[in-house]
Amino acid sequence: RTRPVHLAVDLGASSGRVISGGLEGGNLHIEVLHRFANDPVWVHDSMQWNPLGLWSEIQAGLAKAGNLHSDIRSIGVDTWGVDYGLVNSQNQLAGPVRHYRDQRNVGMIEEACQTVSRSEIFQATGLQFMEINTLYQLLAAKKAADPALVDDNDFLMMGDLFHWLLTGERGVEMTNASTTQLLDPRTQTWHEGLIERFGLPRGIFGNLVQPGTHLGNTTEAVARVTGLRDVPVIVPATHDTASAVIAVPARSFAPAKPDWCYISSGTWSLMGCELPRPMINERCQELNFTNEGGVLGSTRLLKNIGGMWVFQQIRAAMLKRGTERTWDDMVSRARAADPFSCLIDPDDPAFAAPDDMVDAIHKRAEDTDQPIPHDEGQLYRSSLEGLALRYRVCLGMLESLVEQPISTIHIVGGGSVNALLCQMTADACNRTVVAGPVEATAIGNVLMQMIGTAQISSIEEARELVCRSFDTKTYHPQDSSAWDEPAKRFALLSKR
Ligand code: LFR
Repeated sequence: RTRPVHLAVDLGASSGRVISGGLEGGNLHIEVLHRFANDPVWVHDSMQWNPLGLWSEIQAGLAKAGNLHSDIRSIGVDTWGVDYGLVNSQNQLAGPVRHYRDQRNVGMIEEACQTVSRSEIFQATGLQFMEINTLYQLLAAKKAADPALVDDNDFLMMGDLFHWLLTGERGVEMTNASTTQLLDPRTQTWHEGLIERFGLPRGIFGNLVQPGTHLGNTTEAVARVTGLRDVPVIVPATHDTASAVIAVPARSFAPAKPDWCYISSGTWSLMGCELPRPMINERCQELNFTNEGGVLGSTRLLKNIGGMWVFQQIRAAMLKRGTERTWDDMVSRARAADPFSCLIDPDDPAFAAPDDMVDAIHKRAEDTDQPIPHDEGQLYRSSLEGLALRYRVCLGMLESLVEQPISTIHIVGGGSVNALLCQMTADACNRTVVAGPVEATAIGNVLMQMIGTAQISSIEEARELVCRSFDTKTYHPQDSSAWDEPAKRFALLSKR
């Protein structure tokens, strides 16, 4: 194939993929070329990434792309936020790469706040407090005297780490760096004061690069393995959520008065507005919203919600019991179950990383005096309803923050194809839901590469391209009042 394409490597919690994207007849066309597992690996009692295994899969995918396409314009990698690796002066990984669900972070927010107060940290970074944030991971590493945490090494986030493997160049991409809780969102530079007060080695924090930057070209070593010689790496928004937000089919970019919000729906649900600048005030801190860096100077004001995680983990727990279900099967069982029986808060800490999600739900139901969902369909239904109820709460918070009514909810990512959840969201929130595109992250990754190579000139133009190239489905609220009573019960469950 001779048409020009860009390659997006997207490393998600359910899988990693190498995807090609480019224009075909004026529309954006994307295609998954290679798919591989991206499961955490346990080494004794630590939960880790498998960077070298992923690296060989990425190269296998690039080689496939090279066999199919003769005009590959650029490559870019995105993945989830907060995780990092350290690279040494020998041009090697300096140590293992931890997964954010690793237990070492537990309790680290409280410890950090003994050094710098909660409100000072928020004022400095505008970030929500989550134990998984890089700041707490680094403090846990420091506490454990991690030998890799020294000035001579370089800190890279996971997208950066694969860009370094591809090009030999080290640069920390801004949207992902904004999830560390060590970045000043006003200037989009490292927060020197915080780094110093926490006693972190300043030398590890190197150059920040903006999405769209040409970082370097594939090395000779990469060319030998993949056949891709001297292909530019154009840094996308390496934070998957930032990439997904680029691909929201909205008609505006970072409006001062937003009338739409997004839910980037995958293992997590990230719900928020795209704003022209950070919103750092007491109300925002109190509601624990975050100001993550968006592309071209925008801010992603959002909240992390426990997402499809509970639903996915019920499936894993059922598998352990010998029952394997497809996603469609799970959704039909949920559809058939009774509504509003046992309510589940997806952000309940009890569901963050339990050994067995079904046991955890049963226990929580008992502790909160609710009917225990013994029926399988009930479990699925409860987890989806809980998510829609949480969206309703967050929508209220968002509207109070932006002081604007929000009329449309855009759902992008994996959850956008779950028709039951989309309708529940429209009903629970009493708003119009526009669902799709499902591949928003990969599309956003490709779009940023197209901006970086001057094929598209703005986010508005990128979004127009999304609107014409990908189908969306609209859900109107049908039975909104049925959600009022469960919402009251839910409010008593979740104190956040
Ligand atoms: C989504 C995501 C979220 C981030 C979480 C952990 O995949 O990137 O935005 O808060 O994963 O990194």
